[in-house]
Amino acid sequence: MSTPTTANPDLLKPYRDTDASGASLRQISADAFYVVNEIVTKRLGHIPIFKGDFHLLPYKVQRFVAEKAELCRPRGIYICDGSEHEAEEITHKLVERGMLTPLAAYENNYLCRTDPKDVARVESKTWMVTPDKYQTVTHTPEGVEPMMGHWMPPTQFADELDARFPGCMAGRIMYVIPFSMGPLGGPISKIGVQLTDSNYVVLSMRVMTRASHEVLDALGNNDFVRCIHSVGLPRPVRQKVINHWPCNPERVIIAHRPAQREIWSFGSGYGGNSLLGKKCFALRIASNIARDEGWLAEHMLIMGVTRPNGKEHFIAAAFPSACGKTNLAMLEPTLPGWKVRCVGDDIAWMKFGEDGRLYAINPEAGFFGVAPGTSDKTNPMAVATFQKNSIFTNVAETSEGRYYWEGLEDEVKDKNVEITDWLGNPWKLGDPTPAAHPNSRFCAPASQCPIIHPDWESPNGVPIEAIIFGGRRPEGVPLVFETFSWKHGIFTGGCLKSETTAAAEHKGKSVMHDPMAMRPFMGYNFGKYLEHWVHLQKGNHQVPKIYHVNWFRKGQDGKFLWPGYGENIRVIDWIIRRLDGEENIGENTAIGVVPTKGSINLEGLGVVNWDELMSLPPDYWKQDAIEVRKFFEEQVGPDLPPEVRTELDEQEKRIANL
Ligand code: OXD
Ligand code: MN
Repeated sequence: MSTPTTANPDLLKPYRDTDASGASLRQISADAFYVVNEIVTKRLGHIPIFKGDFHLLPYKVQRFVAEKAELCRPRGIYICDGSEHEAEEITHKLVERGMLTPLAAYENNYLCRTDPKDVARVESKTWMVTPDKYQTVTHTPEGVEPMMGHWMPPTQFADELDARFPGCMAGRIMYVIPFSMGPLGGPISKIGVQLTDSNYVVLSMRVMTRASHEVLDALGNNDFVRCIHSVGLPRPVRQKVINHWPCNPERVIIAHRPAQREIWSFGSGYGGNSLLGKKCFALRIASNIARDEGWLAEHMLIMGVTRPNGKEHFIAAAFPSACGKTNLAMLEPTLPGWKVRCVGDDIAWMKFGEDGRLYAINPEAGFFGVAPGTSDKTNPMAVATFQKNSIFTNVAETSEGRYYWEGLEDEVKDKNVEITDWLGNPWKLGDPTPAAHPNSRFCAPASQCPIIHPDWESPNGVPIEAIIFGGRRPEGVPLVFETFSWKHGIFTGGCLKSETTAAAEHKGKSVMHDPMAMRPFMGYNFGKYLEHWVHLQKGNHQVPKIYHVNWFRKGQDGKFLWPGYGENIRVIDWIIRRLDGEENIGENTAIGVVPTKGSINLEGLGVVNWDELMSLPPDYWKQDAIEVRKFFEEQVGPDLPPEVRTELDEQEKRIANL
């Protein structure tokens, strides 16, 4: 494997935390420390430290920073301490430069417009780098592209890095962000250090993670996930920088080395491409760590639901991107006496405790939610959360200094207010083009959510009783069903599908497989991932019950059959009553247990076409069974665990009898 080119290639040898026998080098001798210091000092050369004391960094962090500074050649290094003062300093700089615009109607809210070519996650340029292809992807037949995971061989990866990273931060500052995913020092939490030349990323990582100086104290000599990010536009730039948003869309690469716990991201400043704690670390790298250590890192919200009798239940729910996880996590129940409190809206790290229960933490500290569609009607708690200290990216702006996006039409009081769209053009209510980009986002501190759960930062997590899978399924799929068992639930999650959304680069609306809502975030071979799930049912583990929901079924008139949002509490009520063992509220069907007629409380809802909402059209399901078999045969093939294959066979037989 070649290494990135430098004057002294020896200095770029990958830094290893283990010796040849694999033993950890946590303790280093005084001699070794001297050598480390020598190397570090040489690597830093003349690059000045603009902020922070480099020599107070843990020695592993020093080596990491020095090695990458030598490679990327920034004009200086800025070690972030996570303080308010630091955020203010960076914010002022960005306002002065024109990258951030204050939204004057709020306290400390800012608008950012990106280069319109850098607006979403780029799945086609996101890679896992493993020596063996099948560590990353499943064995698919000749000519069939694996849809979960993108593999890149290490040799190609080295060439791709060589072609991008040397000198990539020239003329820019390299920020060093120490951060913790999960409450600092918690038993499930993990530490990372992100290097970036984007100050927008610094501000966003402060919101989305626990980025602080204390992280370094907690790290000591332990390992951390290495995150290297560059917007990929060294100075002097040779192309026009649009909206003060440097990026290099043609050369984007987001690559993960799971064994090394390392992430390299180049060319994009947007969301999951650049806030490396989120999808890259908390899902792709963490799912590898989770597999090694026997836990789960999943694309799931976590909610606490309290019933009128005062009893609280914790639920985790996996939906593909932009399918309403944030709305469900902050649901405002329409049924009297119910209360929902949010633990997390996007990612769950879950580990079985000694008592056999599955405990979940939210590794993030903020919400990076899809803005369009979010309003006082659909998610008042999210709206309350982002009234201050938030960054809005690619939304529209009113002349009154307010944010604006599709879904806020009714909330604009002065219908003649001037609006500037996400591209900076004048826009009026009723114009045919969208005011905000469909993947525009708010980035807000979770602590500001009025219904954040008091235990949301509990280091040990909250005990999960049910897992819900769901997607946008306009046809055929009932509002809710319970799976027959842990294994049947895994099979059901494995064939999760949803209509595509704007969260990634996909165009048009088609129903796509998104197994376990993890298709874009799968960190290793999907068959092995399913096997890992299957094997968690052992010993004293009390595995949660698994459900499937579909808020998005449409009737023959093309309208949604279910009102959704706060009314979804009615479905959660049924789920909790099932957990409680209430009798006569479920009936077996080919795909799982559906509610018996009348067992979901529909009081006060007006007309709901129950039969259409709950029906299992035989033709639809027979077609679906053929498609699902093709999916498992082609996409998982020999990697499919026998337990899941049995579920596939059994479900097919049941559907044949419909
Ligand atoms: C997200 C996504 O940003 O899933 O959460 O795309
Ligand atoms: Mn997500």
